[in-house]
Amino acid sequence: MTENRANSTAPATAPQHSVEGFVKEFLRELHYGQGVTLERASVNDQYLALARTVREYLMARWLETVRRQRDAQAKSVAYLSAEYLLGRQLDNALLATDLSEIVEEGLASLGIELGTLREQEVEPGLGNGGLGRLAACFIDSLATMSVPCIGYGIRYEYGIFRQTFVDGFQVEKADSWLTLGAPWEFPHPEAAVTVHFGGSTERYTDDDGVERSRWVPTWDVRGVPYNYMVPGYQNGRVNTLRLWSAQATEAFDLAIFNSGEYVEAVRSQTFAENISKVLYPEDSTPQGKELRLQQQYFFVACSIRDFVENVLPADFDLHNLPERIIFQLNDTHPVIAVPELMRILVDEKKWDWDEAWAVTQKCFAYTCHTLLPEALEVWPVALLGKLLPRHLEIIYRINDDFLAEVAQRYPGDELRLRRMSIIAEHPERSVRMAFLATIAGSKVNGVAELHSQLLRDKVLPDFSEYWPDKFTNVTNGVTPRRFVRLANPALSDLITDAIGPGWITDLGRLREMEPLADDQEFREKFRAVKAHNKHRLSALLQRRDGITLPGDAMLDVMVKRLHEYKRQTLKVLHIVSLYERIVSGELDPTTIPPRVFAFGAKAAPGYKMAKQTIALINHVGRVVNADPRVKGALTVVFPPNYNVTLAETLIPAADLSEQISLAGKEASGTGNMKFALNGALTIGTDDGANVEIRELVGDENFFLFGLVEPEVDALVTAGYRPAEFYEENATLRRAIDLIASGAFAGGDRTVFEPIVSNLLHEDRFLVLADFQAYLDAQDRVDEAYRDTEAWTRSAILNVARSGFFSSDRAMWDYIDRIWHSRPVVSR
Ligand code: AZC
Repeated sequence: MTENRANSTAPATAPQHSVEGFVKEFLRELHYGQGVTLERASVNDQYLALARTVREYLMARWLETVRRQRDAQAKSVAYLSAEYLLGRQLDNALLATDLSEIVEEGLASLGIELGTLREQEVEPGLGNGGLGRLAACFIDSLATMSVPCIGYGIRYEYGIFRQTFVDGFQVEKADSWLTLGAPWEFPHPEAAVTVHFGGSTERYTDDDGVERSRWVPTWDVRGVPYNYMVPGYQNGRVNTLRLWSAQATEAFDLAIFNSGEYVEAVRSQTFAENISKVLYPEDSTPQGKELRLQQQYFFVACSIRDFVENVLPADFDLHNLPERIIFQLNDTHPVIAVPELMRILVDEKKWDWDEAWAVTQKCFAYTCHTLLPEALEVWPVALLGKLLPRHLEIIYRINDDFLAEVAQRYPGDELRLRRMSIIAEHPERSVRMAFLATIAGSKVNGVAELHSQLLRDKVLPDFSEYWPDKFTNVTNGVTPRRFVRLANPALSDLITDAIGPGWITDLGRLREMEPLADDQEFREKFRAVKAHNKHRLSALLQRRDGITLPGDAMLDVMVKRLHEYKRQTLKVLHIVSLYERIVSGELDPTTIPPRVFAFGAKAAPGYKMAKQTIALINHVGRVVNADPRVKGALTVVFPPNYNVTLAETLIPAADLSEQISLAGKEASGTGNMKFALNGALTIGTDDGANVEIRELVGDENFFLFGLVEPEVDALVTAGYRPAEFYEENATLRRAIDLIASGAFAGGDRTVFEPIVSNLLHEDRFLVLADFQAYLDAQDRVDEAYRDTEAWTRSAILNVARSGFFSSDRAMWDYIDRIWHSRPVVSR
């Protein structure tokens, strides 16, 4: 027995790190894993065998990481996130294991092209946008920094929908990412945990004569963990991402089977499995749907149970929990974890309330990702009480205790109590999840300097007054492995030739490139990289969508979720205005640098205005691209289904990055960082992390425009009337009139009427107020672009000065300011 156990902890040995070693292993996987011969293997067979082979190279490291972590008893980060927008796995695994060349050569010797197999992978789109991609960057960084971390989330059977266009309108298709096999996951049905729902609570007296509450639930589901490797960059470490899949429990099934209700039994199974069926395709707006709350509770209940019972040693004293774990709450989606931990400690472990609360408060920290008040999640008390009655009781108790404290500090301040209560009374009684997270969390952070400041001053002012030290900032970051090294091999080689490879794990070192901005030869090489990346994009778009890009043009890119606050409409107005001015003879198209306007954006399926905007972009594109009068000068492209994979080719090709949200609305943005790091210049407002990008790269290398947040505030308070801007600005008027005329809808004035009337009468995000400033900034862009050498210099400086935006740095900030965890290998 003992011997067995000793054997079982011995790390597996990886296959040989050589072409022969790889080929042998690959063929073995093909034959014994896929059950096919090389001659008969389909591309999918080959891809699956390749993925499994690469996985084997990581396996020994993974097992070793788990073992070391157990032995070290170090503090871990449990990142709780309803979304992980991972992107393709193969290349990242090849990079982590330094196998790319070996694999390329090995496959070639078998007549297989690595590129073909790469394309076979369907990316796991288990997230909507920024928040989900951030989670993926963070776990990559933690693995690379050798910090113990488990990512917890949901294994959605269907991720974010696949976007198609029909007559320019978005049509959603199911994302069946699992259909062709899922070689990167390791299911562990034997480690399933049961999660309860519904029912009621009851009071009872325990054996020690203490009066207690307990939950009497009515139904349950089983959570099956699926493990994924999170390899660090060539450092021998592999962390774990554990995603939960919902299954019907046997007890539930059997009862019905026994009563002969076969169809009912299968139906109940479907009901249970619905929980992890599909990702809510909503971005920055909460859904308030029961299934969504089920998802949230499902995955955090599984995760806490897993950590307490499986990750910690069996005899672990939970009083020491804060020394072993910090649960980082990625927005409010996992906040129901707070009452769940309280329930475990108080109801199951029979602790005193105060004792449990003291421990709980130390185990959580909360990151807020928004500024839009309507995006803060609330759950109707009626719904929460129906699904999780005991949790509701616990939330009430937390609230009562908290408000009693506040009342002591501010005697007689009734209004303040009402403002700070976790329970909102209007428009319906509901639980404000951000308040619960703030009260329970040891720290609360925003995701960029400006955002954190506005979070303190505008979103949670009473709380930041109450606990000034609880609030902090950690500016977002992106992983340089995926978004520079993998996405932009040509630039990576250029950088590495210039300053060595250290930047890949220490991105601040990009600074060493700064002097090269003044080196003519280097600038030429830098331009060659951009040109190469544009060719690569052009080939991809041709293959993928049949889109042809014109040869030599400035590539102006706006990619992000479609949201009114992000103001894709402002971009469209710019294009329409240029078009109108050229067609009307006011502007000579040969006097402006040719531009390609590229869009990528998904709209939430129920978000009408966003879907209209997509149609408008497509329709404007159709007219502009077909008009000989602007040919060569203006081109609009909108490849469907923008995702991580497309971003990896699109961003490195860009010259201009559009970050034009209304000041005070975009929490941070992370696309903005990816563009700067890949040598695009930004045209942007004073919003989110744009502020920090501009500070770092320098005003002269950034095109700033638009109202600043206090001006926005003042204008709205004074009573904003968009029609006035329309009346007073002829250029703007002509652009809007052209849209209103039906010119982009085959003469039909009704199609885009809602957009026009919204702009003229409501314009919540001040598009018209910022229009002229935006056009002026675009003129500055044109002028700057004409000076090729100066532009290249700015682009190089953007790269050299953006090292701060590495997610490695962001993780160090979390460690310093929030987690206080000690990495296994120190800084
Ligand atoms: C996003 C913010 O809108 C974006 O500004 C930020 O960069 C990103 O989070 C990461 O912090 N928020 C979301 O994506 N929110 C949701 C609910 O999807």
